[in-house]
Amino acid sequence: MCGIVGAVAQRDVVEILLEGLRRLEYRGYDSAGVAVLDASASEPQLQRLRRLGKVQALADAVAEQGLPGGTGIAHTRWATHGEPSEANAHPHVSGDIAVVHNGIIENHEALRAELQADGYQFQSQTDTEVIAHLVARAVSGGADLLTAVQQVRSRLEGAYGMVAINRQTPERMVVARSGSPLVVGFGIGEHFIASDQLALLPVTRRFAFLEEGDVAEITRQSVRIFDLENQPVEREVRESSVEHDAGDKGEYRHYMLKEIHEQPQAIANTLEGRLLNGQLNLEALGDLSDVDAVQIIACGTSYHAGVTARYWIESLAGISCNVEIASEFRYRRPVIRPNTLLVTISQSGETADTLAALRQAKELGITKTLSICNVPGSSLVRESDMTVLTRAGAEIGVASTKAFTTQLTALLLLTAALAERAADASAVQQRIAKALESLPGLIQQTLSMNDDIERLAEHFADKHNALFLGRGDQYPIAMEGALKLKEISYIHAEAYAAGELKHGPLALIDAEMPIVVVAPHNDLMEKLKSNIEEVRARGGELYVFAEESAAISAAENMIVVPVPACDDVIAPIVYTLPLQLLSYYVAVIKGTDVDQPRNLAKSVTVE
Ligand code: HGA
Repeated sequence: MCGIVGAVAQRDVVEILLEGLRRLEYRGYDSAGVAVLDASASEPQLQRLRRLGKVQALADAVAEQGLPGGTGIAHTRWATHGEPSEANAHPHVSGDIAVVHNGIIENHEALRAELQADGYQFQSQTDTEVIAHLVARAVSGGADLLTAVQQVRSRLEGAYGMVAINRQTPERMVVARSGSPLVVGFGIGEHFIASDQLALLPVTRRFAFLEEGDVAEITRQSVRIFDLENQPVEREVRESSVEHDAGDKGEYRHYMLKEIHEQPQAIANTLEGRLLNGQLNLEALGDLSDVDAVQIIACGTSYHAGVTARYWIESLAGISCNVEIASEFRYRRPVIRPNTLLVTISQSGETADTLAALRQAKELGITKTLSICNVPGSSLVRESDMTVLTRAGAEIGVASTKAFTTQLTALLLLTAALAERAADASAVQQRIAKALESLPGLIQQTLSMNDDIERLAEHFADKHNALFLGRGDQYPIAMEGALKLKEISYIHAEAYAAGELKHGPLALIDAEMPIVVVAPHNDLMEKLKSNIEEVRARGGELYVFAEESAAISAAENMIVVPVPACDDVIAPIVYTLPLQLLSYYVAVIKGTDVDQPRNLAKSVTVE
C-alpha cells in the first residue's frame, strides 16, 4: 500500500526520502513523488517531482533536476481514487501547501464540490487533493499549519495518515493520523515521519508511534503531539529492535523464493522459548482459563490461517470457534458469546479492516483480545491485550509465505494453551509439542520437493483455471494454495472442500482444468479417494500431493507427488509448502512480477 516518508533536517533530505520509499517498495504501488522545501534560498522554494511507475524513475528524475532542501515529503501511491498517473501521484499541491496521504477520504465528493464553489481548481482525480486545498484555505484564512491541519481534520471522514508542509514556514511538517499508521523518527537535530519504521532505519532507531487522532508538529528541534481534543500529549519514544535490513535476495531469484526457503528458521524462531526440550512453555501467552469461545478475525492469507485454527481449536481444545473475514465482521451486528476470546491475525498489524474489526468487537463487549502478528509495536499489537508474535522476520514478497506458516505455528501454540481445560489436556499438549518439535526439520525436508514441483509447474502455465481440493483442516490449505496461484500467476483458481464437488463444481471438470489435491494420510483419506475418483471419471487432470502411506498411485491423468509423512496435527503446515512452490514456479514460467504482483499491495492499510 501507499508509503509515506518525511524529514526535517539541516542537510538535504531528498536522498533520505528516496531511500525510505525504496524500503517501502515491496508493499506494491503504482507511482511515486516527492516535494522538497528549500529554506536556504532567499525566497523559500517548493519543488515537486512525480513519476508513474517505479521509485527508480523518480530517483532518475531527481538526479537530473536536483532537489535541494532540508524539509521534504515523499510518497508511493497505490491508487484508490483516480487512475495510476503522474497527475494523480502525491504530493498534491495547493498554493504553498503540499500534502501526502495514505487512506481514503470518504466525503471527498462533498468537499470537492464545496472547494470548487469556493474557486479551488482540481488538478487530479484523487480524494487526497481536497486535503491540500482545505489546508491551503485554512492557512490563507490566517491559521498556522498546525491549526490548519487540526481544523481540516474535523472535516475529514474516513481513514488516513497525512503529512503537510507549507512553503511559508519551511522548517516544519504537520502530520495527522486517523486510521493509517504513522511513526515519528527521532534523529539528532533532525526528525522524520513515515508510515512504517522500516523506511527510516538507515537514519534512526528511535521511534514514537502516533495514536489514533494524533496531530503532530515536527521541526528540527521539536516534536509536539496533540490528541483529538488538541491537548498536548506524550508518546513514548522506543528503541526499535526491528532488523536493519530485510536483506537482499541472496542466492534467490525472488524474495518469495527466499522467504519460502526461510520457513524452517522462521518456524524455529516462532517456537523459540515457547517449546523447550519437548515441553510447551505457554505462560507468556496470557491467562486463557476463562475462555469459553473463540472468534477469529482476519483477511486474505491470515484468514486461511484462522480457518485452519478453527479445526484445531474445536477438535483439540474442545472450544467453540468462529472465523470471519474482517471486512464482513466489522459491518454486521455479530452476536458475541460471553467469555469470548477475540483473535486477530495480521502479518503487518496494520491491516485496516482487521484493526477496525478489533475496535468494533471491543465496542460489542469483547474484553479479551489476542493478536497473532509479525510486527512488534504495530497498531494491532498495541491495541490487543495479548500477542503471539510470529517472528517470521521481514516479509518482502507481496504473496505471503513464511508469515502464513508462522501464523499457523503460533495458532497451534494457542490451541495447546486453550486445551488446558480439556479432559485430555496433557495428551493433547504432548502431541502438539512433539509434532511442533519435528516441524522445522520436516519443513526443511519438504523443501527438497522443489525440483519436482518446478517440473510440475509446466503443466499449469498455459491453463486459465485450476481447482484446489482438500478436506478437513486441509480445506483451508487448498484455499491458500488457490489464493497463491491467483495472486502471482494470475490464473483463476478456486478451492473447494472435496466433499462439495458434486454439489456444483464437478460441472467444470474437463481436460483443461488441472485439479490439485492435498491428501495427507488422515482419517478422511478414504473419503478423499472417492472424490478423486469422481474427478478422474470425468476426465479431470489430477495433481495429488500425498504421503506414500496413503497408497494413492499415479495413473492416467493423475500425477502423485510424495510429501514427507507427518503427524496430522501439523500436516496443514507441511502441505502448504508444495502449494507455495507450485504457484511460485508457475508465475516464474509465466514471467509475472512475482514479488510485486499487479494491483496488489503488501500491508493493506485502506479498506
Ligand atoms: N486515496 C488516495 C491514497 C490511496 C492509498 O492510501 N493507497 O494505499 C489515492 O488514491 O491517491
